[in-house]
Amino acid sequence: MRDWFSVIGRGCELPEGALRDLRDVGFVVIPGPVASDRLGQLAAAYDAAVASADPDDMSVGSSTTRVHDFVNRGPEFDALYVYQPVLAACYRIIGRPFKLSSLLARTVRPRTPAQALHVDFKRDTDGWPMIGFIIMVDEFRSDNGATRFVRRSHKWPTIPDDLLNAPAADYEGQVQACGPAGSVIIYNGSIRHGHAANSSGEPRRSIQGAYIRREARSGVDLPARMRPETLSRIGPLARYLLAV
Ligand SMILES: O=C(O)CCC(=O)C(=O)O
Repeated sequence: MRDWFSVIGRGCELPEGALRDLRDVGFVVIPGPVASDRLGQLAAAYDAAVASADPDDMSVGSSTTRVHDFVNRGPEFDALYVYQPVLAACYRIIGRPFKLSSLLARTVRPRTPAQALHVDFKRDTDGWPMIGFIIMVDEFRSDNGATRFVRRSHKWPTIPDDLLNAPAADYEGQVQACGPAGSVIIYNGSIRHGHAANSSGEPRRSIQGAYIRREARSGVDLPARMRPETLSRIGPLARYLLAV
């Protein structure tokens, strides 16, 4: 098999400043893979995929609605998980062969409170094993639930009691990742984060995924879910990232 990890490394396209922020602050917002004149099409495909999803593939929480398996929901989503700057971030931060662990839609519903600050993946002694990404289908603003991050918390040796006791409250050092529709947040899975309150009357839509070390256990068994039409359409890099 082709050494895709090296190929990804050679194609590095993450500006040095973005990599520094990702390492030091724990997240960065960059322009995404969808051209601005195609964002309307992406949003329409998102709505259609969410509306037609099997209830078994949906998780309705107190503030968000998630729809799983966006790898298999249409060609409009194929470019989202082979985006070179995000792969470059994984190459540099995970530092060893990696794979896609999940790809899902998450809508923060209108007039919902902030999500508890949490990590997606606990930091371990061997480094930071997960890179997450969030593609903004809508503009992320301070009033519509843009993701909040506690800067540098991916480096904390222990979690302060005040955060543990009130994870939904605002926390010192928290900043929101705002940006125009189409932007991508890349973040370290060990940083404390969560969506902020959506005080607007509109949903805040996003497509989110994560990469983990290749040998780690995925959040979702992606190879087991692959549909023949998806497999016939995607290229070799996508197949490598899906481990199929
Ligand atoms: O949707 C967001 O803004 C945050 C999502 C989140 O916290 C997560 O994926 O773990």
